[in-house]
Amino acid sequence: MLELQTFGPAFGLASASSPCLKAMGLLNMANLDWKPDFAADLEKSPMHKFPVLKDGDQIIPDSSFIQQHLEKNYGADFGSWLTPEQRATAHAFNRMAEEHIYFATVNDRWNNDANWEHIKALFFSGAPAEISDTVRSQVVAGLMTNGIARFPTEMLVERIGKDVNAIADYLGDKSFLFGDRACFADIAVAAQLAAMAVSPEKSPFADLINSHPTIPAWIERVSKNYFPDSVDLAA
Ligand SMILES: N[C@@H](CCC(=O)N[C@@H](CS)C(=O)NCC(=O)O)C(=O)O
Repeated sequence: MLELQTFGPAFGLASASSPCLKAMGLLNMANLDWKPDFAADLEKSPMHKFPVLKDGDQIIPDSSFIQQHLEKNYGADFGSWLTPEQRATAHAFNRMAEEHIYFATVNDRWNNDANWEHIKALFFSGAPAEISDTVRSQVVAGLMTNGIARFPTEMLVERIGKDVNAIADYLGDKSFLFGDRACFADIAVAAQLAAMAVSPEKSPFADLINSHPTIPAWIERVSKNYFPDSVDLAA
């Protein structure tokens, strides 16, 4: 059976990590049998990141390469019905979520003192403070290099608000981004926004989503159809 090396459930989601949640959604959208592996060693993974898909003796890192693997090897259809213009738009939304909104969410979790207490309890329970503090400094240094951590919160909220508005404008009153059928971009973007929405402490980023008229219902629609229930997976 396919095995997904992944971070475990957190904050009511099946994974603390939005790329892992996306990979779970893709496996479910493809109707494949799979099981999570919460005990795999991150340091042994090819890119030192999760998710990683184990398919027999093949090891596939990165959610977009997992998507490609499922398309090529299992005939998974994540959007063959999209027009070239829609496909390009889906790709752009996917990248916006993963390369912009994602880092704002990581910043809101690791670089916000109130949320950090929850992250520390989740990932470093029982570990000495030097370890958690060192890892936190490394993550924040990466976010500074990325540039996202250099914005004052109000400016970052304004930037991310524009992304969320663009998603809401495109979604309109449709069930999914491109109509009645969900595609890979619904999975990728909803996973990202779900992660942002479940901020452990009150956050202006979570508020951006929860105050939006259509976005929460769309995240819930994608979640109910494709994301695993965290309780089942944790059992
Ligand atoms: N582009 C990758 C991103 C994967 C990623 O950033 N995973 C994070 C968790 S959200 C990770 O494993 N971080 C551990 C680390 O960097 O040490 C994907 O889509 O799979």
